[in-house]
Amino acid sequence: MEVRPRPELFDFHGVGMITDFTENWDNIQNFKARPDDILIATYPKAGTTWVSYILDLLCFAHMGPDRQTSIPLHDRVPFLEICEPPMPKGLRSWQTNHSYLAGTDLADKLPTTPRLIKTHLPVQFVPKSFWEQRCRVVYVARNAKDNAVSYFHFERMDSGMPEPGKWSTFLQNFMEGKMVFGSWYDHVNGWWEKKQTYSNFHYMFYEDLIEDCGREIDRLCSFLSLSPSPEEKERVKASVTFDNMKQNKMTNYSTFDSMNQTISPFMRKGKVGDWKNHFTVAQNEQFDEDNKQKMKNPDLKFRCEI
Ligand code: PPS
Repeated sequence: MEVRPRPELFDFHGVGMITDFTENWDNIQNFKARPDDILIATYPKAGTTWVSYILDLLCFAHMGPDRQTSIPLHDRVPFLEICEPPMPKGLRSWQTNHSYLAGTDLADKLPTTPRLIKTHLPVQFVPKSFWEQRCRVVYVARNAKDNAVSYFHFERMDSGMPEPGKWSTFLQNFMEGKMVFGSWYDHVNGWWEKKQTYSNFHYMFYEDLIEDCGREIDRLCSFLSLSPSPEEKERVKASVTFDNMKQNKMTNYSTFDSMNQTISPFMRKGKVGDWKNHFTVAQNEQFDEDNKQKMKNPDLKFRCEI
């Protein structure tokens, strides 16, 4: 059996991409958002799954336990731009009779209201219907150092992503923005700018979630005008701990074929500051210097430790 080859990164309108995220481009751009859709936007590895699960529970826990125990989170919260074959382990679509599975189709078929939709697109690529329909947007950002470390381990374990190479090579590429979905700096800044002109927007931070998940759930509820009872809120908080999500087959991506969790688990560490176990002193100095040049907006601040 032939193993699926790793995809190559290429430049797509100035942003690093792989074909899994560009193959369905016209349908992505023409996607028809609905006014009550909630778009969960992030740079990869910033806490997408965590916030998706929180929102799914806040919106749909009342539908009963079946939904929570039988439908993987990635089917409940479709990934808008993905277009890949549902394939047996290691096979490409051209080796099977399966048709492509597109996030836009999954979203179109979602039976729920509101629809929760995940995207990693930089803000300039978001289908215009989301803005026209005034959809609610939740953006999650994570400090660049931990984000880079998490992305490195993810590329090691997910054969659907480009080969990350050695940590030092990966880190250099990260600083230069040669990554799938482009530069972290452009992503977090681009979405931050959008927040200044688009009011239906909640910009949140991974580090805040780690510091006080209950407070962040309250903020999300207030943004979405949800009023769960204190008991419901406690139940959500307990379900979304790192340990519970790591054990939960519906949230730990164990149902995803392209990921080899023996190389690195999807739910890996879930910490602020793991970068200290990866960056050398020299890498850290170079990274800080580069960061200073690229992060000029004093209002957008990240915490690399808490
Ligand atoms: S993806 O592939 O882009 O959708 O990944 P994403 O979900 O954005 O990010 C994965 C990282 O988020 C961590 N994570 C959590 N941390 C703490 N608590 C909870 N509940 C939680 N859920 C997910 C996950 O462990 C990845 O971070 P690292 O640093 O690699 O552990």
